[in-house]
Amino acid sequence: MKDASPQTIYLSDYTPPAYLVEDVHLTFRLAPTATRVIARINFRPNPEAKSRAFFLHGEGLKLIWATVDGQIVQPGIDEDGLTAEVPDAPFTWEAEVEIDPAGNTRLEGLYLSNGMYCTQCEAEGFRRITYYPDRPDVMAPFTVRIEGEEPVLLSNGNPTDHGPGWAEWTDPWPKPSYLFALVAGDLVAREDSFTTRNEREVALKLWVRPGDEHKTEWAMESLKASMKWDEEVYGREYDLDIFQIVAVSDFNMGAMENKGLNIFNTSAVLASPDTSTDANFARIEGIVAHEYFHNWTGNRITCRDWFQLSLKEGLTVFRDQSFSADLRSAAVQRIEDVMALRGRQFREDNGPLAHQVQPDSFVEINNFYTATIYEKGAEVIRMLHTLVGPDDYRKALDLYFDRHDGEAATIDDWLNVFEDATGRDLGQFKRWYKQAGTPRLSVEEQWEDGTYTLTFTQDTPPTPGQDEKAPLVIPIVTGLLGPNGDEVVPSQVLEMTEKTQSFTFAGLGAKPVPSILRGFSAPVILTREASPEERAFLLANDTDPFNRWEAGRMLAKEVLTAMVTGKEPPLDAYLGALATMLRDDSLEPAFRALALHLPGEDDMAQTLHDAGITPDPARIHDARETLLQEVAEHLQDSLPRLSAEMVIEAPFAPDAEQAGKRALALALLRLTTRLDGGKAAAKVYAEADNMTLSLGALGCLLDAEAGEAALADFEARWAGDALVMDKWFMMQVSHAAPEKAADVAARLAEHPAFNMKNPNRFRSVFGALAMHPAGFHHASGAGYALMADWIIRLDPLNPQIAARMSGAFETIGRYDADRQGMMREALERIAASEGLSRDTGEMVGRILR
Ligand code: 0A1
Ligand code: ZN
Repeated sequence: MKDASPQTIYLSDYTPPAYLVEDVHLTFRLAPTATRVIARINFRPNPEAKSRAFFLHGEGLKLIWATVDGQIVQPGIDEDGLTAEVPDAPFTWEAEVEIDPAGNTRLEGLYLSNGMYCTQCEAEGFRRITYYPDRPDVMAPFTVRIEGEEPVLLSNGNPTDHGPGWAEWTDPWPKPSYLFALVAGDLVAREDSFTTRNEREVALKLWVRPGDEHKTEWAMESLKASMKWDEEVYGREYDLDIFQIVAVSDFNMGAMENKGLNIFNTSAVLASPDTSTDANFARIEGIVAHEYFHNWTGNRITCRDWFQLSLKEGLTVFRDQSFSADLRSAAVQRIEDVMALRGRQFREDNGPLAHQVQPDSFVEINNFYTATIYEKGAEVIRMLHTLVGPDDYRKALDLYFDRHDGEAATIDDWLNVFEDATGRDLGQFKRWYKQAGTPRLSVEEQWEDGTYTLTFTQDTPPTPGQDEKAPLVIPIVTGLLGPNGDEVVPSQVLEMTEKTQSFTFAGLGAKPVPSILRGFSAPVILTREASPEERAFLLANDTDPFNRWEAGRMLAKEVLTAMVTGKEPPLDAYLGALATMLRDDSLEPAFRALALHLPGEDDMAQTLHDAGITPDPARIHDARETLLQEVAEHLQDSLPRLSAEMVIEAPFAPDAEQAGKRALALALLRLTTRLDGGKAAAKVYAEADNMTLSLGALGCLLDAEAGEAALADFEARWAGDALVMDKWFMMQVSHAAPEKAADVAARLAEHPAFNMKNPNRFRSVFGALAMHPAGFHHASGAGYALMADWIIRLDPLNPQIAARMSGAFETIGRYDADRQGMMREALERIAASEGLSRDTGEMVGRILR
């Protein structure tokens, strides 16, 4: 049985393809349960190949017939694909297969979503459409003919011909099969256009279901901004006559960069003020940019194999983060990116699922679309940018595009480009790709005769399969502040390469206060003993906004740690600093909102675990509640005035400035709710004319256990809007009291509008439970048991999402023996379930190992 003994794929086993593809012609005869796909593919032997064995991937296909150069052949077929006798010379392969889009609940390959045909081919979905060398180093131009009764028939590239019931598309740019896309359905488009810097006119179309047209403006504006930014910042111009985006309700991930025809989860593209929060707007802007930027970093230059995934994903995340930083507040963007990195990637890197940015092996590639590949991959590129500087970075990128355009490249190619463009040796830097785990960076200071010395030590803890770690190159951006708060030594990059290394600063008049790792210049955990007064000083004076925020964050963590462990918390220093910061009008509201945001419960659990303390999720929850109450009481007198200052008179706009004000208004409302039991929140809910305030106020009411009426009102109002109903499901779980969270999730899963086949809906209940630490880890074990039940139910339908959800258990190593026992039991139950997928099997196996 295939899934019982899944095969491991190794980077070291890479061999070039035996045959290359000249061109591909596909004909689709669409029918819900019996679509026919006829392929005509011209192959030629690859001169670089080591073997002439002809193998085509194929899964779940019914072969009707196949020919080689027009002669019928009978290929040898197994569950992975087929083999056939072919000439040692160019030849034409033709085949017809039948597939069942309606029965495709995995949402990989061709499937139906709300009656609309769509595809998802990354990473290995194309092999569920036709027999093909489904690997990214086989690139070819595609011509696609679609026959179907749907009014809109789309594929990659430019439209070349159409008639009643059919359309033909041609994509001249050679591409790997994972970038193939097809869409057919009853759709309407928002149309626009973009003129490139070389005056080429590109038609832009954003396709949605009728009724969603009013939610398309924001994504279209974001697309045009992305196209412009990529020309200005990276010198990259779009390369087809048309660029299309389609919104799809059932989609496993956020979106997909198919050449010329991006397919988006509705949640990542549709937005309107009354249905979308400011966070939704910002996320959509970032994802639209991300997918568009892939046109060059991913599509024109793709990956040789899936071990190079971060080559496109790390770089494209770095690009979308830079774009958002340019369009919005760079400081706020950086803080949010680091919060996400710590919340997801550090968590992954410190548990059983830790892996390298360039892994050596995998069982199921879908399990490697991770925070490490994406977000740590982006941090690695950010470090390169810091080390070589912006001018050399641009030089290296120009060389990258020149040298590798049209190729399937590797991470080594990428580093070679930087070496050649800058003359730097990146041998040691490469360890960032090959060494898993989050480095710990400790620092000691010395002060003598006007000379200040910082001595750093780096240490990366062992990760699964990697016990020994070598020192990394760490760019530590550092500045020094004088006692009066002036910057006496401006920011500079300290380039650490040794395990222990000192940096000295001479000629100082007084002992400075160091501001280390400014802008979070490396993805490390910095530990530095400092007094609460010094942290408060940095929160008040640091010129680096990230470190300013970080100082407050560290202080908050120290307060919470002391509260959890029964020590005296440095409460006065924290509350005093917070109050001063909050009243500082020179700070943008978004920044103040972030500074007011206490470290999350999961973050605290990891912090305690790192400090050698076994975290108790219930105590962390209680400590956080207590501290929030303290903050509310301390700020009591300022809350009304500050809240009044955050009221926006202008009409709603989803821009960063208004969003920042709403974020601060809601942070203040959450504190106010602790003092008035929800009176102010009820008023905000009743008067809100946008989803940010509605949902924020609803959350306050739920926390105050005064949310029943608002919940019913919300449901009645939004029952017809799936994306808003996702929020309704999610809010109830994430705001449930810890002892009730599992029950609430179980009850919601019985709701008539719950649909486990829709990934957004499944995540809105079970993803929310996984992200509610005190609920998921409740001592009863109910959270673990429920999660296991539903992973087992989902796995046969959608293994990719089931596997992803099992990551909820990746923190098993942090907890006490009782919890570990219950988590293990849940995992073993999943592992033992009949016919478990390769996807979930790999994840659970790695966690249990
Ligand atoms: N490449 C896309 C994300 C993506 C990855 C895998 C998928 O299915 C397994 C789907 C989408 C991106 O980075 O946006
Ligand atoms: Zn991507």
